Amino acid sequence: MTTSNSELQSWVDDIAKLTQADEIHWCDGSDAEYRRLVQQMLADGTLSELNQETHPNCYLHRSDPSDVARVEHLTFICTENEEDAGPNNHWMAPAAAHAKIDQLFDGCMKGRTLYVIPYCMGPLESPYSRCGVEITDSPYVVINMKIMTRMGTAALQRIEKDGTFVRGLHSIGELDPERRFIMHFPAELSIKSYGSGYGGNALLGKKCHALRIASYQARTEGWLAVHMLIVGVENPAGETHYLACAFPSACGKTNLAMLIPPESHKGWKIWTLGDDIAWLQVDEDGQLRAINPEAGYFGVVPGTNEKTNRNAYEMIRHDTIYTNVGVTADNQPWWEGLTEGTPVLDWQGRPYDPEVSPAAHPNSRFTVSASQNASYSTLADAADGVPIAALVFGGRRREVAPLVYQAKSWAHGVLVGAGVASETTAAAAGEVGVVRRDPMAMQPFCGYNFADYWAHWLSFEQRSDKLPGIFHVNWFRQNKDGDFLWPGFGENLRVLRWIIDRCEKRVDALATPIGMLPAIADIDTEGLDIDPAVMEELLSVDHTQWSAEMTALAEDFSRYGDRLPTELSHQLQTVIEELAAKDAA
Ligand code: GTP
Ligand code: SPV
Ligand code: MN
Repeated sequence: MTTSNSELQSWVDDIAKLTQADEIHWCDGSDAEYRRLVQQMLADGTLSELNQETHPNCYLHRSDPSDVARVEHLTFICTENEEDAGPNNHWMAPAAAHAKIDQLFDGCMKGRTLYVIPYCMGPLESPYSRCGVEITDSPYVVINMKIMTRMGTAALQRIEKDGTFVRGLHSIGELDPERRFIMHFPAELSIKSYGSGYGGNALLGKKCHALRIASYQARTEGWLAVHMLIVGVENPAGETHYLACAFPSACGKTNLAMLIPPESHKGWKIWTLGDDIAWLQVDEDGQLRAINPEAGYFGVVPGTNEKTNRNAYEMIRHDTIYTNVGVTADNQPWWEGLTEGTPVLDWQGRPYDPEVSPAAHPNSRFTVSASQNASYSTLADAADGVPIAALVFGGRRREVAPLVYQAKSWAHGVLVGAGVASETTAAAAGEVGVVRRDPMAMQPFCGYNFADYWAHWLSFEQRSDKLPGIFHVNWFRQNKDGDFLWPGFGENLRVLRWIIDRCEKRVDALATPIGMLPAIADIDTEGLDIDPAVMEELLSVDHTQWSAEMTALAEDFSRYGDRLPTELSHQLQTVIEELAAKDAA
């Protein structure tokens, strides 16, 4: 196959020459192609078959044990000026970065097939969508991209029509952590990734394109790329509100996006539009709209069960790729949090020994088409996306952050987002459970200087007077024994209801220095076994802790120097002063 886009054709030719690939395969995105690649990977051991009676068309991939998560210390933003990448990113000059990584690509596909994957992020007909082409030597990447994006012939046709596309070059290389880099060239709209076959490092449409490169592109084009799920909440009267929520990696986006309303909430329905990434645009009426650029879910497996997330539990029983889970004696996938079955092999294929390792890696993942989710909204395919009623930020915080609060204004909401901090998780290599700043849940994913990203967010106030309310939630408050105070999961609907009531001006709130909090009586706890004292704790604002939190934020902001928008320092100063005034009173 070839293409009428001569730029694409000559790029593929150049890469084939550089990498010395044996063969070139242009992906058409068909089911037959998917099946053929699965057969090939079953034959060479890249995949193994799971129990086809209990889990039809489900396969297991065991990644290299050194290659199980994103690697932020090896991820670079390559801009001419270091300042443009900002203190939030690792930086390398473009020429040096190209030289360093091209040397690794030199001859790396000898004996391998080079796959060309044209893909479209977002509905094929949407003006908000953007296309890319990933070149890879990994058939595992091809089948994942088939599920995660609109991939193949139709995407290639759109590229030929648009004329533009993001270039992503990927090779698994030797899977050597010493020869591993994920490099981004925002000004060139290109990505080069070498030495990892895992998730966000290798499926370049996802974090590399749809967040890092797209955030940069969005700034020049006047839109926003955000690490947000998109969910529709339908009340018993049949009205649906759409919310977009940003939580850091492994902090509950997939779960919230497909929440099952609890027993007490008859008549409520949840519709899933997206579980990880949203692209936000202001339409001609000033309404903020969102599309999900993805077509599938690359979700955290551990913890998924009938009680926590029945939709996910059911959708991953067929046509699913599992990465790094354990297996039972009869070859069913097994992970921590599953209430039935017993593992015999762990994620590395070794006899299961809880003293040595959990059965499933904590960052083990499922790859599944979004359409398999029972709560899938067909509006995920709508060219103009959905109107957004509220934006919600959140983090995993043992203490400090209350269950929910609302920002006082758009500009204050940008501060609330910029102030997100969260305990680290297994989604990235490194220590787990330490609080780190993760502004807008984008710390690992913003393709340029955060100060400029916040300025871009603030600029939306000039574009529309109909912007949605901004909120902050925390499902993860704990008591002294380390138990979660809030039941979470399906019960989170109770908090979403308060958020929607606020947007509809149906409920008052209490003004505090950090924002507007619900009165305890305004969070419906009917049918929930929760002590009023616990609710009080969940909705409390400890001024000493908050003063310390704001000091930490001010310190973080100081890293951005003059580039920090004055409006943001002003918002922070106001919170600090109000906290001090309350303490003095
Ligand atoms: P990424 O795919 O890495 O971006 O993660 P995510 O934000 O989609 O996180 P996900 O929904 O997969 O949840 C990650 C972990 O948090 C899982 O182990 C869940 O069981 C747990 N979790 C999700 N929601 C809640 C909640 O409301 N309360 C508690 N306590 N845990 C939750
Ligand atoms: C995340 O880490 O936020 C993920 C998984 O969604 S990955 O695709 O690896 O980035
Ligand atoms: Mn994510």
